[in-house]
Amino acid sequence: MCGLEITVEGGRVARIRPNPDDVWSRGYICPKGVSLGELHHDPDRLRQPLVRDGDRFREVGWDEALDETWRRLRAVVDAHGREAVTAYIGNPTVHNFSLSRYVPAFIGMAGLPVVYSAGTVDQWPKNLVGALCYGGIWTIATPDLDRTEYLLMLGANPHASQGSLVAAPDFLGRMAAIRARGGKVVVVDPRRTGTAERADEWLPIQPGTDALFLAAIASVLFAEGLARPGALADRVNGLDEVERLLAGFTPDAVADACRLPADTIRRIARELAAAPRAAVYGRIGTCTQEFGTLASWLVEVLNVATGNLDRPGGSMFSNPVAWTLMSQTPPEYAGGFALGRWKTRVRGAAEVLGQVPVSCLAEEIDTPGAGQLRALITIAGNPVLSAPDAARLDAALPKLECMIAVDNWLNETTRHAHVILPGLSALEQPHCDDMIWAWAVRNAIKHSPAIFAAEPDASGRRPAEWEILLWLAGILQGARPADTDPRALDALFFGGLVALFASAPGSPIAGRDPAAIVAATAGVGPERMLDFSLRVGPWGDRYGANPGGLTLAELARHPNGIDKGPLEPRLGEVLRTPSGKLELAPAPITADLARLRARMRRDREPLVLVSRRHVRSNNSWMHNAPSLMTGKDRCTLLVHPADARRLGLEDGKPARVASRAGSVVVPAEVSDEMLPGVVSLPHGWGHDKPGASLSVASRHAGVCNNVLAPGDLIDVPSGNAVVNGVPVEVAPA
Ligand SMILES: Nc1nc2c(c(=O)[nH]1)N[C@H]1C(S)=C(S)[C@@H](COP(=O)(O)OP(=O)(O)OC[C@H]3O[C@@H](n4cnc5c(=O)[nH]c(N)nc54)[C@H](O)[C@@H]3O)O[C@H]1N2
Ligand SMILES: Nc1nc2c(c(=O)[nH]1)N[C@H]1C(S)=C(S)[C@@H](COP(=O)(O)OP(=O)(O)OC[C@H]3O[C@@H](n4cnc5c(=O)[nH]c(N)nc54)[C@H](O)[C@@H]3O)O[C@H]1N2
Ligand SMILES: [Mo]
Repeated sequence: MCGLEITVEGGRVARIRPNPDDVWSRGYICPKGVSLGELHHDPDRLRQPLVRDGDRFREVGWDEALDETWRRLRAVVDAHGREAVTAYIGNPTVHNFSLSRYVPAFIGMAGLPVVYSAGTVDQWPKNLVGALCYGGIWTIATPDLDRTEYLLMLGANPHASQGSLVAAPDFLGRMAAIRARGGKVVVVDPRRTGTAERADEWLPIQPGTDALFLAAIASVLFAEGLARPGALADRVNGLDEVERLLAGFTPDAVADACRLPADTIRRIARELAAAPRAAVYGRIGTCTQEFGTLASWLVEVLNVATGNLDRPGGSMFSNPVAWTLMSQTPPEYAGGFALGRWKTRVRGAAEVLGQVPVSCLAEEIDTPGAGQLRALITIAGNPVLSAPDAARLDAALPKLECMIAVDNWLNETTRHAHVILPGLSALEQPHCDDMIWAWAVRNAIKHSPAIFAAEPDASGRRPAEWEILLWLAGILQGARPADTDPRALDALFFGGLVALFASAPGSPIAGRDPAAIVAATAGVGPERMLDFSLRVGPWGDRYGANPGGLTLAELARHPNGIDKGPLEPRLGEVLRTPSGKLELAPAPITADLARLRARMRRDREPLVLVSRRHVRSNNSWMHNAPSLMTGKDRCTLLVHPADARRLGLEDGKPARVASRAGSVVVPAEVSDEMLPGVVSLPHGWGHDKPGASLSVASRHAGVCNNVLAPGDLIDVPSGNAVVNGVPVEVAPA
């Protein structure tokens, strides 16, 4: 999303600099953006499809790759039905121009009963809270960083990540600005991160106990008469019930479990209530833990109880300039959100918003019997490193009769595929972010053209990912790739979408002739989707109804982007609950409070593991970019000096970390940045697998922390994985 200035010399990227004129990022950039050139030129990046030949892969043309895909997928579907096929959707889907707009099309057209995604090792609790409280799976509020006077941030480290469900260039600069205008930043994290170091206050919390901490803050607000929802009072159902349910979670009751003094919790509650504008923001550390849903819900409770939801300087809803398909709630939920509509075959995990924990994937593959999974399509995902119980999945994938990977590298996961279908590099296609603008601190947008032309195969083909996905959907529906024109399928899909819009009362093109709208929309594939979504978006030209409004052609005239200003209150627009109110006490969430109450009385595990990220890295897949891999080893076990002494660990010496799921050996890094009793490993490492082709990453292999994450550890209401707060034992190796 940050504006780049890319200099090309002799057909190669010579330099990537931040664009000082970009209206959104204003000359800010992080190392991920600088690496786009290296990723593009990476000799290991796949430019041609690969087909398995025994233990090796062979580069083939697109016709052969698609025929092989047809042969293998059809064999499974014909013998076992589409129930034996699934897909795994990975994280780059939300950042890739083509995938972000066509994965929803693929899911809609492929007819697969179950699809897995990285979402259940990430933000599923946020989705559940969005659905039940606001009526939209992707209705997630953004802290209004630029106007807040008090930021209470839990389980997020923008010093490494640059944000997540809040998009803000130069996050740390914005934090410094809060402090410069007399505001306060409080960071809650078991590790004294670079973010915590730049905050006014760091609260080292015991992993997995954020819900107790937040509930105690709420109980103080209610008990001391500090809950002042103000204008929100009329729009919220259940505030009294929340007050009643949280009464027992006093600071004194939770202090031991959280390892935070009761007085500190009381003080934070009073500060939060006294701040003229405050925002509570919780991210991955509060989601991928034992009480992910309750913690995410309590973030909303505090923003509502202090009157900070939907007001400047509080927690607000961005208004994306382009409408996005991916963030729409599927029509099957028109009648409300029924949960647990079906259960998984092997462990009986309940479906939540159409998904089950990604850790179920391995057992659904390796457990024989009716309904066993026999084919998997991965789309921009590396679950062998990113999913819990990673070793079991790594062992299960070779049992598949068919595995197809839509991926640009031969890595830990795709080495198990029968066919790998590579997409274009980021510089070979236009770009306009899709989903993440929904959590941006300003209503902005930008489009960038492709820089390089992709090299075709011998028959002149080099499809983009949206075409690959449509071929795959066609194959699953019984259409031979040779007889399938992705553009015709696209026309079908796009025409259907426009017709749906035109027939929806209140839509920006309600009652208009769909054929005329289709004809007036420029381009094909994602470009056409983008033109459409801009034009039906809040600033769009609405196909003539709003003359001078935005179109793709107009956006393209602004290479530095378009900024429609700061966030504005819009709760009324986003609420989609049956009651039309914000439901603050949904039963599927409050029912989990019994489990939280029991947590207060539980003995503390002597040692637990949490995850971390690094600024020069991106999950598992940027470790093949040489400039990101210089400097000292980053895949280390951070351990507090007191723990190191007690366990006999030495800085730089190998430690064996073991959980009930598995064990790894990794160098210890002794540092007082950890809360004693908590150790930290980065995620996305373990590049030592035979058969992968990552020449740089394999020289900095590291270990996979998900070998240690038991697959059955989940946040109960959402089914999200617990990868933070995993009990471990550590000893010198
Ligand atoms: N222990 C632990 N586990 C975690 C986390 C954690 O904090 N701790 N974090 C979780 C989170 S938040 C996430 S989002 C997941 C990520 O989980 P995944 O999405 O499974 O993993 P990534 O590492 O993002 O893998 C991206 C894959 O996409 C491929 N790829 C990259 N660019 C492109 C492209 O343009 N097109 C295509 N087709 N493929 C591309 C890469 O080669 C790689 O295979 O991991 C989760 N797992
Ligand atoms: N450079 C870089 N940027 C990235 C990524 C990357 O890998 N590298 N990944 C991207 C992705 S997919 C995502 S989802 C975002 C994530 O962005 P963030 O949510 O900012 O994630 P992290 O940087 O992992 O920070 C999570 C913090 O939670 C803390 N934590 C662990 N357990 C607990 C707990 O129980 N309670 C509390 N309060 N804290 C806890 C950890 O110590 C860590 O400091 O980053 C994105 N941006
Ligand atoms: Mo993520």
